[in-house]
Amino acid sequence: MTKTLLRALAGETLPNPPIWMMRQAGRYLPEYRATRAEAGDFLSLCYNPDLAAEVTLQPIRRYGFDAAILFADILLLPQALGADLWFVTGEGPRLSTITGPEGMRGLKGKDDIHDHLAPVYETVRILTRELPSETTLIGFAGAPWTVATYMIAGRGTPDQGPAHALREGDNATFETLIDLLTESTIEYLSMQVEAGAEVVKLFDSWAGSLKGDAFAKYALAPAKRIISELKARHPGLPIIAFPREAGDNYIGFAKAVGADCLAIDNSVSATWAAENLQSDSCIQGNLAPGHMVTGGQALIDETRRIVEAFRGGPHIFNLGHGITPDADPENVQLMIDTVRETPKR
Ligand code: 1CP
Repeated sequence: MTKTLLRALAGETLPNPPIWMMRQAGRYLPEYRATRAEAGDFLSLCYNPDLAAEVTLQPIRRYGFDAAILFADILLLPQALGADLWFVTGEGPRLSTITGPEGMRGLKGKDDIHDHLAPVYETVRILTRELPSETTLIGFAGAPWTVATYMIAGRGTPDQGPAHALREGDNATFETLIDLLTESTIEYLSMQVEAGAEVVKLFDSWAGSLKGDAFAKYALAPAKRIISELKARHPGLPIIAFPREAGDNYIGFAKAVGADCLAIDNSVSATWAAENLQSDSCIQGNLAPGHMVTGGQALIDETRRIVEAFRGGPHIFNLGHGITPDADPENVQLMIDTVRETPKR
């Protein structure tokens, strides 16, 4: 096995960590903006396999990242299930809402999503042919709780209030939705793997707002179910879990759900994470995305500190969350150069 990302995911401690970046294909890159303009809008780009493969490849060509992440969005699955979805320029996604049992009635079943998602699988197939042989292809989906927060509220929310309200006020409807998302995510990711994804990542961007038992029930349990079923169907498939802002709930998470890698945000310290998390799995993440905007010595220092902290175990260098549109592409190069040149002990 020569691909460095797969080696790190298999638990190997490498002299230098492989690198990729959340949202590495995105608006901070002029070539992305040009291809998006050619597609017309964001969703048309997601559903155009040639152009979606093109934007996936752009950061690989520019920077030689060790992994490519399929260009798509976590909200394509709700759309495949029958939710309305559109993007308001400058604001973000809008969807139909779910406020009670009637909101579930129009939705399709877990096996009825593939016609709608066929262009995504085609993007994966194109990428398996076009990626350099050393680059690992990552497929992904949103975790059920995070996807549910958008389906319930009909948009992104700062505190996931509407989703918590449904969880508490009409738990039967909420759990029906979580189950449907859990089962359809298994089918969706399984098809990505059959099309050629070598690794899958589960994004639970809003896991941090689930506390206590709710975290165990709606972040941990669905991830465990998805991962164990995927591993049963695809033995040896490496899986990255990202229960963002889980804090102390990061401890033991990878082991409990069966993930090979735990992605962490930038609210925890790298030394704490190395001590408390790295013995369970490979670690990925932690650099604050803001450094990609501000750059300079602070970017170099932070990058070195993270590489040093995780040097004793399996590590994939990444940001703690997605790179933002105002980032400077030069700072990405500076980060990569710093990771590759950090003196080895
Ligand atoms: O204007 C544009 O071009 C759209 C910006 C954009 C992009 C580049 C959106 C809208 N989605 C994406 C691509 C995307 N989304 C990827 C592609 C691969 C890559 O990383 O390069 C991935 C993995 C995602 C995942 C995603 N979408 C998440 C989970 C990760 C995270 O950032 O927390 C979430 C929460 C979304 C929803 C979403 N899609 C887009 C936006 C602006 C949002 C956030 C909405 C909000 O809460 O306000």
